[in-house]
Amino acid sequence: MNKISLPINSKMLKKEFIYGVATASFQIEGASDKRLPCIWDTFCAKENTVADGSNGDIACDHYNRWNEDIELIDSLGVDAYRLSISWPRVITESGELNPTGVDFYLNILKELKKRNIKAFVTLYHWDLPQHLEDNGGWLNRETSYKFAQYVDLITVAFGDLVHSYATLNEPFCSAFLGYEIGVHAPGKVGREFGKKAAHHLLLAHGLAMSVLAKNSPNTLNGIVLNFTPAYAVDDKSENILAASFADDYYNQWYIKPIFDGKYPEILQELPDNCHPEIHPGDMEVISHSVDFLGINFYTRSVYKASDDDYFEELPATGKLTDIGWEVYPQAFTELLQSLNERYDLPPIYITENGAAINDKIVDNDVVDQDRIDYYQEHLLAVNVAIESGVDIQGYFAWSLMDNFEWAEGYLKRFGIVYVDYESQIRTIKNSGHAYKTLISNR
Ligand code: IFM
Repeated sequence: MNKISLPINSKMLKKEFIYGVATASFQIEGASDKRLPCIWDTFCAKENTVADGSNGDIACDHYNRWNEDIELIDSLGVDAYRLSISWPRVITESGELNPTGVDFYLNILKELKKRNIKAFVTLYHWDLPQHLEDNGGWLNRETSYKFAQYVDLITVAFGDLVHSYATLNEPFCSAFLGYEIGVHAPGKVGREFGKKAAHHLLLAHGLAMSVLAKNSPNTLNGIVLNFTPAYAVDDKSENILAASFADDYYNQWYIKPIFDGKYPEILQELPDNCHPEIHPGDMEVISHSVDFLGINFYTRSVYKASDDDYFEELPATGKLTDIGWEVYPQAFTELLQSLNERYDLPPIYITENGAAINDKIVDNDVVDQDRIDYYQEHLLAVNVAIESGVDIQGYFAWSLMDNFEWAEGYLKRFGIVYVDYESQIRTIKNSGHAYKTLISNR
């Protein structure tokens, strides 16, 4: 079956349900000489940080090929395109707009508008300007205010070309992967850093929400969070407790401050030096109302109790994608239902979902049946959540095309379009055709 189908009466087959594809600036644009350096340029230049030793200098060369890429997006028949803005491309070191960078995005946004494709703009997808990292990066509270200033300038420049703004993409990844275990830029390691960075990221989000409310009250403004639901290996109470701690540490840490105005209670159990520096009023800023919540989902994790830590994560088992993540769509439904029960949520958009597959291109075809199956199962999982009463209004495939997969370099392919990095030729994979058919059959 190289089709993706949904039950005939599914809300996801109504025209109002938005289908899109997603990308991020550093992963596709290239042309690093046309912008300020960012933390990922520096990280890639260090040894043993990226699996294939690559970097984002060329990536998908989208900086020069954006026009044909938008034509490609349009050819898929999607309603929306989720892209991110490279902060170091649009803001100079002295904090002013860089007209060359702004024009690059203005041209894209105008072309999307012309084609009636809604622009879902993410303002931060991990490419922090290096000069800000040199000043402490997300460990420095000042970075949150710099972010709000950038958001202020760029949203005025974009005028009414945008449909939706997300402040941050996956602050968990920026904070934990970047500042706690160091597998992402800027590569800092230390348990004492993660929650401090997370707090400044969330503060940046809250400050930016006020700016958006002032400059762009007619767009859908919110944040994109990733969730890897935590399951206990069995029913033993110590393992259930371990999984619940992991869930608070990795998942709830980023959503609870936004909707409940506080961090999970495990905060009290963390050593003092790991506590974020919370100033009076911060939690009110962070819990500014949002118009939507973006949810990124790929997989789940399984935990058991540990003798010398709060929890132990077990290796993934079962069916795995090429990046080693378990295929477990049931966790997607359960996640959406549990978030809906726990929090008073605005409408949800699935802002990322997809699979890394070891694709091969043969005679101009990419037969990526495993990816089609992944989309099929996960779209059905979303449908079940909707049927049980969760308000989900859109779905974005990650990703439009193969791109720079962070610490994995170009070795892992997530696209529904294949990219030959030598020739930069794009070829729609079978999953891309299936996605297009699903959308056009509505
Ligand atoms: O490629 C990333 C994306 O940048 C953020 N969410 C997860 C994707 C797959 O790892």
